[in-house]
Amino acid sequence: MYKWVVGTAILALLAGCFGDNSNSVMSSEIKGQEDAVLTAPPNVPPPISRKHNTKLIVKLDVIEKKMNISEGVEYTFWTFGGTVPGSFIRIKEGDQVEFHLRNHPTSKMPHNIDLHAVTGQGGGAGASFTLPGHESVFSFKALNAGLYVYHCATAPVGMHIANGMYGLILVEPKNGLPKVDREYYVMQGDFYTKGKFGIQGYQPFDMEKAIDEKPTYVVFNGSTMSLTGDNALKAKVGETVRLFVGNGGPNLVSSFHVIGEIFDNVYREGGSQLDHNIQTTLVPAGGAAIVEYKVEVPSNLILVDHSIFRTFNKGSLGLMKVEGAENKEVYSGKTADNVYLPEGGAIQKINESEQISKALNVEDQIKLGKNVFVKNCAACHQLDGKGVKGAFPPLAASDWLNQDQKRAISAVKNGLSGNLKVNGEVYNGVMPALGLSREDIANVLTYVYSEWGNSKKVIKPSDVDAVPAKASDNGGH
Ligand code: HEC
Ligand SMILES: [Cu+2]
Repeated sequence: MYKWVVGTAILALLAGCFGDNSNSVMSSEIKGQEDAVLTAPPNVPPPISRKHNTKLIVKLDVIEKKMNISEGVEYTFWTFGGTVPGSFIRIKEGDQVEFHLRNHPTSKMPHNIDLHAVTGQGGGAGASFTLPGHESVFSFKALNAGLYVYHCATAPVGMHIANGMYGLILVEPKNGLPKVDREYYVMQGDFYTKGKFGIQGYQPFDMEKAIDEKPTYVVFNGSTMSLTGDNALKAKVGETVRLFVGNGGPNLVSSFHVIGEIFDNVYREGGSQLDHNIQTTLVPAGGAAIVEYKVEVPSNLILVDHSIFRTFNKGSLGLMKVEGAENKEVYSGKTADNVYLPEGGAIQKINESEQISKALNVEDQIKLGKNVFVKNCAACHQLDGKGVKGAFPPLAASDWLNQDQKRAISAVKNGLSGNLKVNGEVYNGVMPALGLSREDIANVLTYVYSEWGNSKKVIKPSDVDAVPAKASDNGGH
């Protein structure tokens, strides 16, 4: 009797220690066989509904191909499944995976795969070394739940990874992950091209920059455009979102952050530790994280690597458009716009009629507009209006600005994102809506038009009213 009690206690202890990721080879019985569903980023295969483990067949094709890394910039990527990052693979803890790596006949290089989800020599690298026009097969058991990186490990390893040979494999825990409304796949990578950021045309790989760890591009999902414009991720107010975030490197560590949200849950480094209320999570090179948040208010969330020059000068910027009803309690938008006069020691509120009467003649409009510019625009477009090459377009002698006043008004009123050509240079950034009043918008544009060789157009508040407000851009109100 005594023995039996002690024995049970020890068993219970063991279960307590290992219960979570019961790393037990014996517990799972393999039933049947099926083909794994693979998806291209930013999509994720549906959650696994089956309760049992199975023999899962994964077929992944290596394809070397040219694609755009940025608008007008072409690069030869080496891919798993034709995309960067490679196809998302979703399996279940305990599954027996039969992996087929097929190197397309058009490839010039041999490739292989090292899956961090594999327990075994090289994560499968040796077993999967594959010449062009060949297929390698090996099999492994998914012992540990978690989100794992896979990558090519053929020499020169750094070069294969730098060319985009990485992706994510999710090993769902035995009981699955909690249900959410949306799941997306976002993976960062650093790229090294001969030409500087944004230099047009075909750009070859630059080994020296890669060794020096000085990337030309740092991007999500293989291009500066993969998550902007029409490619922006989507969500609706009230939904919960889960991002499977990976970092292929080859060199940089990512400080992953979503501007305008707080991560309710983070599975640190893709493992079993669940943390809450995280602002920025580290995603190591060759590592991952699962982040979850509920979206409460409409906005344009901005996904960044918070090593922030990478975002505004190298491309690590993605958008998630959240649509739905406002909740002024959670976020009010701008509720007051006061003039702050330190000398007088008083905060003076400009009432609208006063401002309108002040702004009646052009000289006054320009004076007030300059003030608005210094406070609201100069940080990005610079005091001299010349902008910052590759990041913020010039307002000085800008053809885009001078050709069409309506779209200029719309840019300031509603914000602006997506591809834009200014004086022959392509920009693909995000200008937030700044929540300025109709008078401020009229004045600031009148000031901008009066300066730096611009067209001297005068904009009135009524012109601002005539340009529709876009409901979907919620940078501010
Ligand atoms: C946070 C940085 C930021 C701020 C602040 C900002 N802009 Fe912009 N602006 C940008 C970016 C980035 C673009 C390019 C957007 C794109 O590529 O889609 C842009 C584009 C523009 C354009 C069209 C392109 C051009 O150069 O003619 C105009 C006009 C403009 N901004 C005016 C303004 C004015 C006026 C203000 C202040 C009221 C302002 N911006 C504040 C970042 C900013
Ligand atoms: Cu390779």
